[in-house]
Amino acid sequence: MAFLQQPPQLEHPYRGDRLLLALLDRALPAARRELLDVDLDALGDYAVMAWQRARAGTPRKPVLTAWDAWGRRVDRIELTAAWQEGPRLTTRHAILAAGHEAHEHARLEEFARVYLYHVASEFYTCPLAMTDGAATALKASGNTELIGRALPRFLSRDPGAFWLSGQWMTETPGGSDVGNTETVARRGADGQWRLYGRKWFSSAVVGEAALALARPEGAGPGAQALALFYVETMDGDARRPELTIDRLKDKLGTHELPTAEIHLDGLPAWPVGELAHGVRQVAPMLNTTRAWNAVCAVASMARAIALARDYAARRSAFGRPLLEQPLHAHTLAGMQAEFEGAFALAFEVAHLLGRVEHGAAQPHEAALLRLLTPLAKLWTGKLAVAICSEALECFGGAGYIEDTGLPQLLRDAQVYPIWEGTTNVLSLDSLRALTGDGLGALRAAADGWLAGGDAAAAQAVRAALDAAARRLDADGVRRPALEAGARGLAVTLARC
Ligand code: MFK
Ligand code: FAD
Repeated sequence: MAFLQQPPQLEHPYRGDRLLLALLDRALPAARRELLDVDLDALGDYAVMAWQRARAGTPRKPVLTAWDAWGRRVDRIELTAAWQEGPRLTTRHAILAAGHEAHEHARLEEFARVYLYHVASEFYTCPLAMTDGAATALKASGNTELIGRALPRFLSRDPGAFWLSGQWMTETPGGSDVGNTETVARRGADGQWRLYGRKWFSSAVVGEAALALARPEGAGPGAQALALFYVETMDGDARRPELTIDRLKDKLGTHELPTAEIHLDGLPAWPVGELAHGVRQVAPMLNTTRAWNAVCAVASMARAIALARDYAARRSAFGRPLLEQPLHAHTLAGMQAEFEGAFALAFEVAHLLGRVEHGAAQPHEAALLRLLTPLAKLWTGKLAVAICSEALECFGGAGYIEDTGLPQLLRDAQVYPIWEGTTNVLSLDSLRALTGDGLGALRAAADGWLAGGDAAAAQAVRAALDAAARRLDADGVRRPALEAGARGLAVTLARC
């Protein structure tokens, strides 16, 4: 019998994750820690089952049926099994509800769940992130009518009542620069606002609601004149006729996620707040989904490294397992070290978010959160691509073969740096946060983190912060130079 290679096995992502276990043991009061165990254990079980199920079957993509046999417009989307299981898992394990409980650990407990669920969910976490972001933005708006209508759905623990929300921002003339938005909001004689236009990327097209940017009719150009609207997409069991799905995007990765181009032709809409400054109003949503992006990028890294590490014990070359080849072991150790830094940064954001939202934060921590959110998103996004690429190489040729399930990791990771603000856009956003009180907040936090720790590391971090301060001072009047260096500065601070 010819040699047969043993494939990689996935260790239980919760019970086997030393980093996550240590974080939760350290950060949570014992009673809360214990309560969390059941959900995390179950989500880890689900991840193992989903990995095995995907190896046994053929990969699938969602399918759009625009018309029925008799010519009726139906825009029906057939989803993968993991997507069909999404509402049940989300509500049973309170993935979104946990993040909105009234205590300072709520976000950490939510993001621990997200971290374990993400890869197995087949990017069902994308609309979950947007739903969480919509709940957060509606709360920040203080619009009691919309809060009362939507939040019991978005945060429901009942799969029958649960709704997903989309985030309709990007249009053909611009995704980074949403000031180019062409969608118009018109108010009819009946007082009802309605949206007319085209949204170019809609990732939760199966969702029941969305927050959308649109320009009220007669308002001026630019981003400041945009308003933020809440919409619902369904009329009972049928999609509203004022919303049509033009097509599903044919994407590099995230194949199971139905991302659509849509047309709005009079879809009823409700203003979230004042009829201008929609970007300011949607910012809490952006910051929430960016935190999700960071945690999900870290989850992809964890999966890639776990499989590469397992394989290194099963695959031999030159007379011993790869794990015993010093250079291969060193390669894995380097990946692990980068991953641990990214994990710490992403979960620091999760922890801070809960503290700030529940009034438990120290004075500098709100500014710190504002700065660390874009830094965490941009750095973990880039690192996920690099680590997934390196992990594929750890499998040699097998890493390039579709039905090992490995290429999907790399294809999917490439989305993290693009959506929710590209690396450059977030570098500029972090510049905005730094030139506020971000740098001072980072200094205050670094003093706390580094107290009593490794002196050389402390010196390196302080030197980087001093260099950042000099750069901001020296280049303050030369905006082009400051912007050109923004990515370098952001990456340095994120790695620090
Ligand atoms: C599985 C993983 C989970 C993740 C799921 C993700 C699903 C993916 C779905 C998407 O991709 S949705 C589309 C996401 N789109 C973006 O992220 C847009 C990227 N572009 C930017 O972020 C631009 O910087 C921005 C649109 C914000 C620029 O617009 P403007 O109008 O030129 O912004 P400006 O003037 O800088 O800011 C307007 C106001 O918003 C200012 O406040 P004031 O009006 O009070 O002065 C800003 O301070 C505020 N603002 C902007 N960004 C903010 C913010 N405030 C807080 N946090 C922020 N991040
Ligand atoms: P552009 O804005 O045209 O950017 C092109 C390049 O220019 C980028 O490299 C960018 O970094 C760079 N750039 C732009 N401005 C600057 C600047 N000032 N300085 C330096 N560099 C700059 N959007 C939604 O609204 N809802 C969704 O549900 C959604 N889902 C998505 C799902 C997927 C799978 C993908 C890939 C995208 C999705 N998007 C969604 C869209 C996404 O948010 C945008 O593609 C993204 O924000 C970038 O916008 P753009 O494509 O218009 O690129």
